[in-house]
Amino acid sequence: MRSPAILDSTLREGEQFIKTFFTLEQRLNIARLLDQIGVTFIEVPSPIASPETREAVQAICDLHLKSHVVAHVRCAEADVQAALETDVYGLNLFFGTSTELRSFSHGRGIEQIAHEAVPLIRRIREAGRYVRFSAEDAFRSDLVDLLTVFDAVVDAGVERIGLPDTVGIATPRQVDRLVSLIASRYPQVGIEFHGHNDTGCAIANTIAAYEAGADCLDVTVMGIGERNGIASLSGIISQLYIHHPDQLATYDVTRLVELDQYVADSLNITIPYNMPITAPNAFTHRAGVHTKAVLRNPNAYEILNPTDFGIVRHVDVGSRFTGRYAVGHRAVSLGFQLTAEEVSHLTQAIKEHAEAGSLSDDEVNTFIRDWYAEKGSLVW
Ligand code: HCA
Ligand code: CU
Repeated sequence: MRSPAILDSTLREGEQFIKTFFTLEQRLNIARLLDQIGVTFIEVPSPIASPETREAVQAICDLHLKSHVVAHVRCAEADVQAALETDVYGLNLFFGTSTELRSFSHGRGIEQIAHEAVPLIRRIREAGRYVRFSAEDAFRSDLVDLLTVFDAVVDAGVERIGLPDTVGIATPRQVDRLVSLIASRYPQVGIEFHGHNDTGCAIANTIAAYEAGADCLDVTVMGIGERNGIASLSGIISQLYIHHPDQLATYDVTRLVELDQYVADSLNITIPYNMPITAPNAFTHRAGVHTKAVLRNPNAYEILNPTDFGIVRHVDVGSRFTGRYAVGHRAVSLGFQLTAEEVSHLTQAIKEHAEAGSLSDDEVNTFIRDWYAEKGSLVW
């Protein structure tokens, strides 16, 4: 299995998220953090978009990061020229190949797409830059159309071809089939996959693509992007950590929380509650059955070790579902030595109290201290 390059598109796809507006300083800080974490590619917008964008792209290049900076560029002469005038490592070209995009977006036929892309690819290669060509909306494109365009662009010298699921329609099995087919037909180039999350399959589809032969996986921080976005960086890292840990050897995953928090703050949002690894409660355990097992051995209910990500596990005690083991553990951590019978009574008291609403950690601690102080006067 090829080592996957992770392409982070927070500064391009992520800027298409409705809540995003990064300042230059934020763009630079995000690029630095992505580089420190170790992503292979940082995708940036097309420099032709505006003078400010052009300056931002160049400023990111001037950071001289280890991550390669690639510009997302339409297959148009002026767009390619503007990108080549910056110091980007490479150009990620794209062209819509589905009937929908050909009819309602750019209006070109398949032969025309190939005809326009080929000289631009040659030009980029002659300029000594990396070039990738993506068939936008690949999963609603006719297979013969896809192969027609890919035959031409591979022949022209692209180093990767991209298969974006632009509208998030694909299932993991469809991704597996298409990526396998393309990988066996074009062994001389890499394959990039970009999965939108319209039906919640972005992470699953991206991992399916990797396992089928894709060697470049597109992500953004927290999955932000058009509509409800694409696969999240932390989601893909969590899957690789479990199933392909050797592929993460060069990554510093202890900075994921800092990055997600930084982007969330820049967007004035909180990290979504269901984000792999970085959600505020991704390592919080609640029900008595769970907490007992986790306190004995975290492996019981955790497949990710929070310590590896610089995160501290949390065992919740203040709910109606709490259990003796967790309560006893908390009492000990507060310095109280209780008998088994006392722990049972304390647990019962917390459960009853929590029926009026869950207790925070501080409230639980106060409750235990008060209970202990009054213990002498209690009759069981
Ligand atoms: C877009 C579309 C895109 C491109 C992906 C790619 C998509 O916003 O321009 O170039 O591989 O989802 O198809 O993000
Ligand atoms: Cu996209």
